[in-house]
Amino acid sequence: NQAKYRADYTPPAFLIPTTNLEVKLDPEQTQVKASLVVEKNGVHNNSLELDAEVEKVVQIEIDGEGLSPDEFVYENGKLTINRAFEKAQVVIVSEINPKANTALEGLYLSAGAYCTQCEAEGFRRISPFLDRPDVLSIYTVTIIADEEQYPHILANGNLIAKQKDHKTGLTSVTWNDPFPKPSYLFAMVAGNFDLLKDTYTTISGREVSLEIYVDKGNLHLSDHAMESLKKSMQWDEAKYGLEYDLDTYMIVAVDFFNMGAMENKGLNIFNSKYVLADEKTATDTDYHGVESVIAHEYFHNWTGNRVTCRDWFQLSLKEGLTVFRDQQFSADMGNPVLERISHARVMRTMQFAEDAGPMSHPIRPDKVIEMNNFYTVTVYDKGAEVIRMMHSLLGESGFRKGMDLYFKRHDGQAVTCDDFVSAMADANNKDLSKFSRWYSQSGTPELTIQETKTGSVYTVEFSQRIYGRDDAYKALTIPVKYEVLNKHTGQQVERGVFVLEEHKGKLEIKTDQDVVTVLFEDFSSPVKVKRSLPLSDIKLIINNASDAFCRWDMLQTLWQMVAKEGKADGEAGRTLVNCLIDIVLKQELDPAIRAELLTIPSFQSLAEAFDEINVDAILKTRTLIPSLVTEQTQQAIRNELAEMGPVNNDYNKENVAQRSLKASLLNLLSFSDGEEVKSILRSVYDNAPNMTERVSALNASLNLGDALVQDLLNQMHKSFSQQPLVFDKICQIAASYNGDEVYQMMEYWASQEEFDPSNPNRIRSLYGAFVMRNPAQFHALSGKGYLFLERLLTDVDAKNPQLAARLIDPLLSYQRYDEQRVALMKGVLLRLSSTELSKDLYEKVHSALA
Ligand code: HT7
Ligand code: ZN
Repeated sequence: NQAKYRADYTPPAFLIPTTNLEVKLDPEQTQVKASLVVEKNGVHNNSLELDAEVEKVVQIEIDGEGLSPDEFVYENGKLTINRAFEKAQVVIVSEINPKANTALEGLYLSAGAYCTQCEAEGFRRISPFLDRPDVLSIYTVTIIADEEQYPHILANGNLIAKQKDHKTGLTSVTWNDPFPKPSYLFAMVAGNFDLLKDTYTTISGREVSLEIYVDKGNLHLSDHAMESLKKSMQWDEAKYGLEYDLDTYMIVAVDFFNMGAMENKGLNIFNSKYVLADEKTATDTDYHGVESVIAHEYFHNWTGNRVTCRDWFQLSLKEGLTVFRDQQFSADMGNPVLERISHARVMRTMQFAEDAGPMSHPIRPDKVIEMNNFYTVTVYDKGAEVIRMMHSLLGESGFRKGMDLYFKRHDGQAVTCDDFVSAMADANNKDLSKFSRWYSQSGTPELTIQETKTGSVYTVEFSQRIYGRDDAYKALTIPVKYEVLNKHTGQQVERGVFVLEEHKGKLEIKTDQDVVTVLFEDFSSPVKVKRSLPLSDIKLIINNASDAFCRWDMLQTLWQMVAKEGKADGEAGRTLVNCLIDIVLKQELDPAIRAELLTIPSFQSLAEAFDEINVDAILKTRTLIPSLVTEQTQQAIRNELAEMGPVNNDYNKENVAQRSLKASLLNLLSFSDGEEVKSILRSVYDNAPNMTERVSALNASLNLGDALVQDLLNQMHKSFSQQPLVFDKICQIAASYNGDEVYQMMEYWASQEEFDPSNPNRIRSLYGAFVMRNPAQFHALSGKGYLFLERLLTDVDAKNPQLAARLIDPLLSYQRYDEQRVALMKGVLLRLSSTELSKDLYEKVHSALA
């Protein structure tokens, strides 16, 4: 389990300008013949050392001459060829076993279809290669298979030949991708699918064939994905002048997939969860997920594929930037405030926790054992926040100039994060050297704010640090978008952007009025804010800030204050209850924002406020406050729900807002007593015209004892049998049930026919939901939840290390809990550390215990 360091980068000793693959598909003995043009890169006498994790190397030839066994060594993941050459045709025949591949990296079988996942280091499981992103090659791929069984035989690029061998009955299909690409973007698929076809005419008038391949019988579920793809293509042309470059864009939806989707050149492979949707089976959240993941993968065609990463330490070069682009897209398609709220939630609940834990790393990591462990919220989401700050500093047109220069300089290259920042700086004649510290420094900056008024000058003093790191901490560039409000009237006095560049800085505002500032509008920097505001100012901001994000944000601060006070009847508690009652009664507020304001913060977001997480105080706050609110508003809520009436099923901003408001109101209502509430939820479920409303009723029913939930879940199971994506929702809701019965419930759903434990979606929906969405049971002082996870991890790690390494995340912040829980969680980690673990889990367990 050796670590690799960013500082050790050296260019490849050899290059592979062209790659010809011939793949004879067989479930257990697939034969791969790789014919590579290999040439020395620079002057040296090194042997050719290829990355290799294939079952068997059958034969090697160099320039037509077979190698004897003593001319090569295949061990420890490397195939070393000891024959000197400057440039040669190297042919390697190897064998692999897709059926035995439960890790889902390389070539594997997903419900009978062959598919591949090569990022980050999966290509070496298909064929020995220089499996690193700075080796770009032009691929020609011939796949040989039985066309009757696999009518769709696909690879990257353009189809150039197809022929049937009448002797063997097998068909050879040849694809060529004219764009040089790294091996991680290689893909091939063979299966029997339904195909949705459409076309898109690019801005320069080229017609592109759009093809979405889905499991037989799912064609009716692929329209939203197709619409999302067309919108993405058009958006990238309009926003960044980026046009698609091949004649065909293919998306294949598979059921077995470790992540969301993969941007392979011209042949994206998707987790079916991010393709399939109709209103009967998918919620608005699912629709949003499909739209944004389709966009994300499409945008990678330029930010990732045309310009790729020099090495894996630069992952944020493509991921941070592409997340930022998909965030911009989603904001343009929907509601920008809601998007920003959801980014802030991810940052605060997941990224800040990661950055405060043992796996903390800069957005450009310095040290990696298992690359798969670095597809993180830090690289992706904090990476996107860093790009967003550059966007704020340079402005819309400055950012665009930087992007244009980036593509002009680096199209067709494998580059670094520094190259990106240089393009931004040079295009705008700006020095971004200080800003680039965001790439090398881990941890979340804490901003302490102090406000004073002297005469007619109102001063806001900022100071930045990371607790415990004072000497080593370098000041970061922090844009602070702000608004100044009159303390009495709530009217705006001034609005602007202050950029903090040093450890301390001052924003001075000349005014004779009594004022309060609204800080970090639109979540302008990914920082923690330490500021003690009087409750009256908090209330004023909630009611008057121009930025809806900040109104929501202040309400979250208030929730955190209550959780920390540990009681609902203190001053903060009373203020929060009154604010929430106001919002319940203020029907004239924007429904989308009102729904967010009425959403109970997650356990994780309240936990953010604690140095030592007080599990009981958080759980209590999350039930007491809504109970107090509904005590006084249940009639109003019932009336409003009754008046709301049916919402049209279409997926658009207005309808989504109505449905999400309904969900928040139903959830609040479920905190009031009485059989009547149960019957309201049952009737909402029974009469729901779509999955969003059914799931809202089910989520609310979680607060009312297990009988109703189980009943509704069974009803859902009956109506949607053999529909895996609906089954996942059932699992998620069951695993979130707060009561000891949850273990039986999980056992029951895991015993159903639809539950295939080798499918990551099933594991994530049932057990992932238990560890992430059921804090009361997971953190129960009996230690039962932790033990449950321990057994699960041991099981899953043996089959799918990547999946196991994601499930362990909640245990990694064990040091933030109370003594008893620390001991219990640490016990699990210690026991795991004494067993044989995959590289993935080893890295996490050992860094947690270090
Ligand atoms: N670039 C893709 C990353 C990805 C991945 C990484 C490791 C193992 C499996 C994976 N599947 C997809 C996804 C993306 O960011 O678009
Ligand atoms: Zn990505």
